[in-house]
Amino acid sequence: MMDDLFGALRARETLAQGAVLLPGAALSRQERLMAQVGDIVSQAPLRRLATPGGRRFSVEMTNCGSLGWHSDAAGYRYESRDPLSGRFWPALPADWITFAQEMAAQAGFGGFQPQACLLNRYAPGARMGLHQDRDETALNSPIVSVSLGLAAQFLFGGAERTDPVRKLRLVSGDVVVWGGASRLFYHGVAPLAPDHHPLTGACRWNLTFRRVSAEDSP
Ligand code: MD6
Ligand code: FE
Repeated sequence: MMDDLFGALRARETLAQGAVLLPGAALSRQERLMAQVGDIVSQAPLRRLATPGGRRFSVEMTNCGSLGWHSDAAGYRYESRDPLSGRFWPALPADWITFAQEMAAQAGFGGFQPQACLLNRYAPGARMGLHQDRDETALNSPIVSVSLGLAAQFLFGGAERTDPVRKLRLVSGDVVVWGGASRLFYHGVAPLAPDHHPLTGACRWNLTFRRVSAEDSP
């Protein structure tokens, strides 16, 4: 509650070169975003993917857009169809594209054309180990990340896995945009603490908008 009331009052913060936190930037549209998340999940159900090494992610994932992120024994990659159903992923809602473009522009990245949105759901205890987002060839495009529901400790490191990690509390409605010099910085999410949020109940959602292919494709 207090997070919601004061979220929009926290100041924009530069985390690293090319990485900016826009506190509360999605607050006014978070109810609509979650309703749309429900639509997407009804078409492409959440699943716990396996890493190439055979471990299961604790986070549940799905996608929308012309491409979706997938992982199994064959590796990390983007797929144009949901491997579970063989169907194309649900479309990126038009207002999601516009919103992601606005957020990217506010962070200094004009002309962002997202192709994929990865939807992550964290139940209590779910976490995301330190990683780089490097399955996209469009490394000149930023990633736009929207947090919804329960707050999480976001871990923001540097170019090397062993670089010091900064802990950042992300609350519902927060948007992080990063690209440029920090596009390949290591990051992760600490295990989610059990709590309740009026928007999402017992969980946290994170939406990440990505441009995958560098070519001039739509
Ligand atoms: C999360 N986010 O916030 C996980 N990756 O749940 C990410 O892994 C992430 O927020 C690339 C860019 C922004 C992100
Ligand atoms: Fe990531």
